[in-house]
Amino acid sequence: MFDDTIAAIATPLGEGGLAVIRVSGAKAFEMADRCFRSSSGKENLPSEAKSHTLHHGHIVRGEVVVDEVLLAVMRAPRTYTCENTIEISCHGGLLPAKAVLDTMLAAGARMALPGEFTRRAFLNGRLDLAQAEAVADLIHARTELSLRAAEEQLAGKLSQRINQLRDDLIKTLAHIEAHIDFPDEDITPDTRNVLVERLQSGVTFMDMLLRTANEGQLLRRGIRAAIIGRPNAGKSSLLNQLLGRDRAIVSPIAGTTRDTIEETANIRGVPVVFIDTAGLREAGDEIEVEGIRRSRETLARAELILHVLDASEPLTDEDENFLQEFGGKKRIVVRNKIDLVGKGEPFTPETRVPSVDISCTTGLGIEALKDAIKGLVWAGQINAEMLEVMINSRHQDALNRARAATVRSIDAIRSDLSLELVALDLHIAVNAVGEVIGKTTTEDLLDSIFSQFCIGK
Ligand SMILES: Nc1nc2c(ncn2[C@@H]2O[C@H](COP(=O)(O)OP(=O)(O)OP(=O)(O)O)[C@@H](O)[C@H]2O)c(=O)[nH]1
Ligand SMILES: [Mg+2]
Repeated sequence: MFDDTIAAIATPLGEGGLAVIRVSGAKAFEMADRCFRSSSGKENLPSEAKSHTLHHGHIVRGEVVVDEVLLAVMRAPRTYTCENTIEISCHGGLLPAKAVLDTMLAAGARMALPGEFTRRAFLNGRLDLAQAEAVADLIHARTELSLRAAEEQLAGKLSQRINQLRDDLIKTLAHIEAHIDFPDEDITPDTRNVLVERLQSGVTFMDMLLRTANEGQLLRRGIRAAIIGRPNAGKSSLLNQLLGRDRAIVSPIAGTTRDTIEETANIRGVPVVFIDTAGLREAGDEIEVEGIRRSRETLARAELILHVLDASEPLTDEDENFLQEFGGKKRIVVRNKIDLVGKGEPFTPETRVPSVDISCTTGLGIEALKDAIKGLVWAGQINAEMLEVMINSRHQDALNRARAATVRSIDAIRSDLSLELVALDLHIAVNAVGEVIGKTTTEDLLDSIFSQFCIGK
């Protein structure tokens, strides 16, 4: 248990029915004894209470009553942090919660840093690093699928596989080191083959994990999709359709949208951030110039482009230019206002990129557009098995390094290089794989991971 005891408000800041203040560390019970008056009498001290019990009473500061609360006593090690933990449910609202927190700080607790409770859970061995990261994924999950992937990772599905991989590498490494220690025992060609085979299957396994990286990224941070096109094509109407509510102003006046508008929608399980932009054209005034500059900036950062055309009008040179300009990105041509195109009227299909016909007025084609978006960003089926492992970019980086080192060690064995060299590369591989679950870490790495958490988690 850490010597200093930390405290923080664990619920979102703002008005609500309840707020929870969490206190964790060696002195948590001692502090609670000083600040809590049980409604069942003075002699009822939290430090003497049974583990996992709930007590009604008041938080007091000297003789002053701060708030009426329910106080939970949880003894180490069966707690989130593996330390003695107190959770105080007080009245919701910033002021009561802050007053209770201040009372605990005055009693000697230290304000917790972002993610510090989870960091302690990791350092005390309750969670490994991949599981700790899953806690943040869970909190930030924006769709059902992201949530399920985070839950699988928190349950240790990824960690099990990483541990298995690491154990296999360590076994092979031990075998090789035994030969280094007894150089008289020659390593036979048969042994060599066995070693290569084992390492090869390790590489195959890493490749399998690495293939989940794109989907993992998608589910975690979603994809940015810019809605672009000429003024009045119906970009803002499309944003509203995709969100299912009237978010952006729609009007027949060309140049309605000046600023970029960002909103997240759940498209078939994938979180997509749609960005409505100012129509691209020769700008009329200073504000529009800035709007169009922002549109271009958005475009540069977007991973998917929805290029909206007005199907009731012929393609202009400008449309053609845009079609050429963004050739490098994933995109969908969205032919809007299909309701205005008369039956049998000739209509030039756009064959260079996938295209979908829609009408924002009638809602026609919107579901087909959602399918097209999902199909472009997520190849294949999303099945339960896939959700079990979805590595993030940190895991991807570590596994790439592990893979490269393992491949080098295979080459070294095959070309009969010294076993010391082989062992050196395998050490690098074992360490890199260990980084995923936090067997090998640095303070800097932990700082960068846990600083992305909220305070109180
Ligand atoms: N008939 C018909 N009209 C549409 C459709 N979609 C949009 N409109 C109309 O087209 C006009 C322009 O729509 P907006 O969504 O504001 O177009 P925009 O591309 O955002 O325009 P700017 O922000 O000015 O660049 C509005 O009058 C809409 O009602 C459609 O599918 N059919
Ligand atoms: Mg608009």
